[in-house]
Amino acid sequence: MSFEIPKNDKLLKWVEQVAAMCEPEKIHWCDGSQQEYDEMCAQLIKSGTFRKLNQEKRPNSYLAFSDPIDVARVEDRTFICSISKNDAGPTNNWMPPKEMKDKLKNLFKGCMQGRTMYVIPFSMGPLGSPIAKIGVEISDSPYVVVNMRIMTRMGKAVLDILGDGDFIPCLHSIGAPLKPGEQDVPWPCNKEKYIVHFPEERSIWSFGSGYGGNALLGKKCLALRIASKIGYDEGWLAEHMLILGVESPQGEKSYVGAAFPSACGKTNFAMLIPPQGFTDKGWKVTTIGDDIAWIKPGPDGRLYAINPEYGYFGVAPGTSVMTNPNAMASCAANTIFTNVALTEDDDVWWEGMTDEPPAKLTDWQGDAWTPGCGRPAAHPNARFTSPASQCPSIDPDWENPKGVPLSAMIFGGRRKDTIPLVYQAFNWNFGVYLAATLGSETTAAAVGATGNVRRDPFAMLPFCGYHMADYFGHWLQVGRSVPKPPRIFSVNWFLKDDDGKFLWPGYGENMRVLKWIVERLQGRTGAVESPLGWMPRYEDMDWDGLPVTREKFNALTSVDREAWQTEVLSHEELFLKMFDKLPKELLRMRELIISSLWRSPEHWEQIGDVHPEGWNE
Ligand code: O2Y
Ligand code: MN
Repeated sequence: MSFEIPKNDKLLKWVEQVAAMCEPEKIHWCDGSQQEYDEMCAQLIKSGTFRKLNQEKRPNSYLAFSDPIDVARVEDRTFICSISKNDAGPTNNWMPPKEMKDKLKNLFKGCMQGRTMYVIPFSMGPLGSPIAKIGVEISDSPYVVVNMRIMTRMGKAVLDILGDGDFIPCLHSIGAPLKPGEQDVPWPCNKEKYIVHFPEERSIWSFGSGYGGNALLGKKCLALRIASKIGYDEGWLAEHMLILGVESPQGEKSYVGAAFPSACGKTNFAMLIPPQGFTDKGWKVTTIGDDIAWIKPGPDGRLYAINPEYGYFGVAPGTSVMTNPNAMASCAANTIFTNVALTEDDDVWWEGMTDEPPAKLTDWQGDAWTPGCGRPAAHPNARFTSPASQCPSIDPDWENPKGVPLSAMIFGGRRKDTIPLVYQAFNWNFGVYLAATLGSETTAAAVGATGNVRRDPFAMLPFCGYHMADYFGHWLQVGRSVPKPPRIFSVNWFLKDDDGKFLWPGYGENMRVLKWIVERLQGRTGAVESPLGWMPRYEDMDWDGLPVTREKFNALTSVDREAWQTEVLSHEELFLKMFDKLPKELLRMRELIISSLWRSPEHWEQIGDVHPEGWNE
C-alpha cells in the first residue's frame, strides 16, 4: 500500500470483516496511480491473463482471453434481494435477503485464499460532483482493478473526497481460491455465479465471474440497479441511456438522452458522425456518454443528466472505421481488449473491423484461426475498455458536475416492422407509455428464439433495481413534478422490406432523424398528427445527399393497423404481469391508442395502411 489508510470507520470495519471471511493472502489498497496500473498490467502478463499488444500499433494496450464459461452478463444469476418479494417485482429474480446472505457467506468463506484482496475506491460521476456517488469495490481480480481504473474515477483521490462519509460497498470474488503451490489459470472463475443486489442496504455481492457487467460493479450493478432504487427514493432517474449533444448551424446546442436495449447500436449513436452535407452546413454531434445517464431536476425546471462513467466497455465486433470511427479512435491506445482475436503482428481484429479478414489469427480461445474455418475469430460479446477522454467527439461539458440539460429523450428497439422510423409522443404520459412498452427482436446473442419480440421497458428490464410498475409510476411522477420535461420520441432504425432488406441505412444517416427531432424542439420544422404521435412529413426531413423516395418514406413511416392490433395485445401481456401495481394512466393511454387506431371497416379499406401523407384523409 502506497498511502495512509483512511480514517473511515465503516470502510475499515467492512474491509476487516471481508478479509476475515475471504481469507486473502494480502490486502492492497488501490491508489489509482499510473505506476500501480502499469505494475498490475505487468503482473497480469506474468500470470498469462494479458498479452501486451504491439506498442507501435496499439500503444499501452493489452488483450485478455476469458474462460469460455465467462463471456457475458448472466441475467438468470442476477438477483434483486429486497426485503419484500413484491418490491423486486415480477421481472427480477428474487430470494429472501437472509437466505441469500447465508448462501453467499458460504460461497465467500475462504474464497480469496492464495490471492490478493484489492480495495478499489471509485466515484461514479465527476469527483466531488453533488450528483456523484462513491462506491468501494473489494475484488480478488487484478483484471477488475485495471478495468475499473478506466471505467471509473478510481483511487486515493476518491478516498480523500469520501473522508468519513458514506459509500456503497461492492464485494466481488472470482470464486477461485488457490491452494499453496497450486498453479493459477489465465482466467480464474467459478461455474457457480451470483450477481446480487440488496437495494435497501444499498450493497452488492458478486461471485464467480470476472467478466464485464458481472464484475465491474460500478456499471450495471451500482450505476443502474442500486442507483435506480436510490433515484426512486430520492426523486431522480438512473437510466440505461446514452447522452449526446447536437449543435445546429445557428449554434444552438441541444442535449438528448437515448435508451436502446443492449445490442442495438447505442455506442454508434452516441458517437454519430453526421453525413458530409450536414457537417458542411455546420451540424455537429458530441458525446457525453454511451450507456448510462443519471438524470436530476435542475433549479430551472429542466432535467439535467450526467454520465457517471469514465470509460467505454464497448462491443468490438461490428465496430469499424466505416461504422464508428470515433469508437475506433477511442480504442487506438491505452485500451484493454477482451475476447477479440490477435493478429500475427500483435494487434487486434474482430468480425466487421475490415471487409477482408487477415490470413491468420489467434482466435479468442487462443487457437489458430484462418478465414473460412467456420468459427468466429472474436467472441460476439468481445469488448474494448477505453478512456472516454480519448473519444474525438467527446463533449466539452462531459465532466460538468451540474450535468447537461436534456431537451429530448429517445427510445428505440430493433423491430423489422410495426414501429415507424420516428414519432414524437403527444405528451409526457404518452412518452412513458411508448417507453414502457419498448420491444426489441431477440438476436442470436440474446436469450430466446431469434426474431421474437422481447418487451424491454425503457431498455431497463435487466437493470431496474425494483418493481417495474413502481418504476413506471416514478417516471409519471417526474413528469408531474418537473415544469419543463424533455420531449419524448420513438425511433426504429431496423425496419425491413418484404425481401428482408433494411429500409433505413442507419449509422451516420440517423442524423436526419436527429435533425428533425432537434428542429422540432426549436420549432424549425413541421409534423403531422398520427394515431401514435407527431410524425414528420417527407418535406419536414432533410434528404440532402440521400435519395429517399416518397414511396420509401411512406414505407418507413406507415402505421400498419393490423400489426398494431397484435402489438397492443402484447403490451397487455406485459401489463398483466404487473397489474397489481400498474399505474392506471398506462391503461388509459392504451385505450387512447386503440381508439385513435380504430376506423370503420369501410374507411380502413379505403385508405389501407396510413402514413403522414394520408393522416388527414
Ligand atoms: O456482457 C457484459 O458483461 C457487458 S454488458 C454491457 C456493457 C456495456 C454496455 N452495455 C452493456 C449491456 O448489456 O447493456
Ligand atoms: Mn448497456
